[in-house]
Amino acid sequence: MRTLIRPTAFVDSPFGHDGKAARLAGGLNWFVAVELIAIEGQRRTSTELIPVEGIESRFDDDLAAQWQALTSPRAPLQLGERTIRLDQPQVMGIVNATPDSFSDGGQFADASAAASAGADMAGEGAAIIDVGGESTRPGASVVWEGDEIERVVPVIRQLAAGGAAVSADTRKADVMTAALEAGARMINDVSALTYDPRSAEVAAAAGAPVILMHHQGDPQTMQDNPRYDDVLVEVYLWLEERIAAAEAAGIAREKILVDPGFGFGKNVGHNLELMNGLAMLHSLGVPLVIGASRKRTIGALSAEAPADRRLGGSLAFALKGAEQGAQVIRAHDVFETVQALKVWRGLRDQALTPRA
Ligand code: 9MG
Repeated sequence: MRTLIRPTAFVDSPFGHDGKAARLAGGLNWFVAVELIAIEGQRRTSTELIPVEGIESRFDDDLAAQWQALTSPRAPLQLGERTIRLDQPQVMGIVNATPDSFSDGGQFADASAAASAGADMAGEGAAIIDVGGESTRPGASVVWEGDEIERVVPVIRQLAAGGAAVSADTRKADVMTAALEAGARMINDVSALTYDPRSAEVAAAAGAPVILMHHQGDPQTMQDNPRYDDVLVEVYLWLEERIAAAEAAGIAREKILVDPGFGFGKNVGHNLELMNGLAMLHSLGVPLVIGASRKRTIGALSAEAPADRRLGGSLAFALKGAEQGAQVIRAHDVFETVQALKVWRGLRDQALTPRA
């Protein structure tokens, strides 16, 4: 039996609530209550809503460690020369250097067009540019690593030469190595280092930050009939295990980020439940990345709007992610996402400024 902590009851301002409000992961959000979720194995056995005030009286060693992780600040990310603050949400721009990307229709198939789109995203305020050469949309087939390297390396090289902080979206060790040599400073692995047995070793040796993303199944079959007894609890425990495995492989905890993997072996209900409970994942003690931009759930909630008409839904998810303290938001529409987050940030700053 174990207990997990899901922060809830977010408040505008902590002023006047001494001892009653706690700060989420050193960021801009404060909360006054939590759900204590008791679990046996992966099953939830009870849920209790309690105030933050006096929560210490409930601590055992595990809960105290989770609380510390939940409320302590996240260190900035160092990607080459770039320092990326994680006390506020940052945008990661998506560059799909694939001929069949589901969201951009392959408009970036040409390397210099892809690099210039990435440079535009950096100019629009993306802190990181994520370059991928293998589509991970549901039903997509595996790309041979030689082809993947050929697609991503020239794009990464150009972007890195222009000073962008580049992340390599890949599951394959050889692609990671080539991408890092070309100037990528971060790895985004949707398989959480489970796909390629050599990937953890490559990531550990490079000392580059790694995103470990939750998934169920593989891209070919993952949407066939995803099943969970309790998606939030299962994703939490799975990511906790992947963090431990990465550390055991020699990757420093400070280099690890996690992502709940919206749409990766999850139906609409699973995605919505995960998004609503997202803040619980901060108890893992590492920065949280989310990617919901243009995903199928948005279409499902909006009369099957096609991928290029999902901007409104993508922004709604980005803002929900910011409310839940996500530190990195992966997005196609960088200008609009950065603008939405700037307004959100303005609102938070106002609420967090003491009255004169
Ligand atoms: C590559 N890719 C596609 N969707 C993604 C998501 O939701 N998160 C991350 N980290 N990568 C993704």
